[in-house]
Amino acid sequence: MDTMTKLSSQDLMQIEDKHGAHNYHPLPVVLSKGEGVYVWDVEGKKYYDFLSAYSAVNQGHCHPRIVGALKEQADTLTLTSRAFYNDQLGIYEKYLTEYFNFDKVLPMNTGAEGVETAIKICRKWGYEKKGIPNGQAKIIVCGQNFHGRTTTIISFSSDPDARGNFGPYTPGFQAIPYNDIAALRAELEKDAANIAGFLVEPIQGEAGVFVPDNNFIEEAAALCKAHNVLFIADEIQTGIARTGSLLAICGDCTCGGHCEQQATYVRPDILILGKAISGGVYPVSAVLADDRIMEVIKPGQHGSTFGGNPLACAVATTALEVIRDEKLAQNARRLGQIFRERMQQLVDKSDLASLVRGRGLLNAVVINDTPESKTAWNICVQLAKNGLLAKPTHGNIIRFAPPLVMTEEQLHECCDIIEKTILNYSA
Ligand code: IF1
Repeated sequence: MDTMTKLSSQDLMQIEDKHGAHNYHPLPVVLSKGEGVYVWDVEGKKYYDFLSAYSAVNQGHCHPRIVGALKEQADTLTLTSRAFYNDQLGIYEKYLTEYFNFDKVLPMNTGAEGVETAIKICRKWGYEKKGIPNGQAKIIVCGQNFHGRTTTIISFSSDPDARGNFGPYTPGFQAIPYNDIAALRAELEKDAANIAGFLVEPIQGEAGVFVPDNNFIEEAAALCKAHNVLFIADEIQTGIARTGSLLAICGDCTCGGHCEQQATYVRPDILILGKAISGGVYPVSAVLADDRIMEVIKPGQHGSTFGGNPLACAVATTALEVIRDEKLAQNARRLGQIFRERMQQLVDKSDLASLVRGRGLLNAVVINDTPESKTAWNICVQLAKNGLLAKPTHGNIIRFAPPLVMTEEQLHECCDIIEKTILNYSA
């Protein structure tokens, strides 16, 4: 290939199409640069990013402090495996556990690995601490969940695409409808002795940014406690300031970590983090729990070549410092309110937009058409032409999740683009 000829977006999409597995259907945009709330395509067109790599880039693209930490650590030591100690891991573990107020962390890489890790810890706790008979442990999950792509995780998915023809499936999971406290209570009362945990997203992202009733999470946590069942929060997408507080389960607290209110927030028994814990610079995930739970894992029983590597530790520490120093939870909360107000005005005057919902800067606009229609997709293509990138989910829902470093002025410009695009849209 002539390396002097610059490849166009069209060329690059064709190369991917030919050589890459077709497990995605991306918007036809090829990005080559990112900075803060902006990304640029190969032709130099600039866009506002309203996906933030599915909420991994909360701190903004290529944040100089995070990239600086990456570069410095990359020049020094990248990977030792856990066969030896490294000088970054302990410091990171101390920082992270103090930041989130847990005794211990088990470091992994991807979100799915974090969820797998939580499931393994939960089952083992069920047998060794709760006394569940061998092989009988059950974990309650929610309908329309999204927790990742491994064989065990898709075993309890209700999405036919995520699940179909990947069996046989891992047993031991029982689904209840999301946001249905009565269903959770019934399930717990039916078989509490064999139930080890309840795994839940505090806001369901993939399901279309579905925010549960105010008391669902609190009541679910209380029910779990009453039945000696571990309450497991998957905050991979909702965590790290995205929803206007450090974690979605922190509710009204905007401290961004380290405040007195932490004692009163709904504290999960197991907390799973991923995505923005690294600012989208490197795959980092983490499972947090107190000693009474984490102590069931002994040497040789779980691990990962890359989990807890020095590069990940340096990056994640800095990414979390940025969240706190730049007050990103507070910013997400403030801008989120403005965004939903602006979108509500749009819903009021457009037949095409029927609903806006969300919390902080994790929001969705429901498009007034069937999930099978191409309307939301076509609107996203038009939004891209107008300089804003967003992606539909479940056919007729558009998720809007910009980096949290956005300014109010930029947000208004973005709302203008969305408004103009939807008001001018014709099929
Ligand atoms: C893809 C969605 C977002 C997650 C929660 C665990 C994971 C995820 C709550 C697994 C990952 C991603 C993965 C991405 C699409 C995406 C997604 F649309 F599917 F729901 F973000 F909105 N728990 N979510 O949201 O983390 O292993 O990917 O690091 O393409 O599959 P991972």
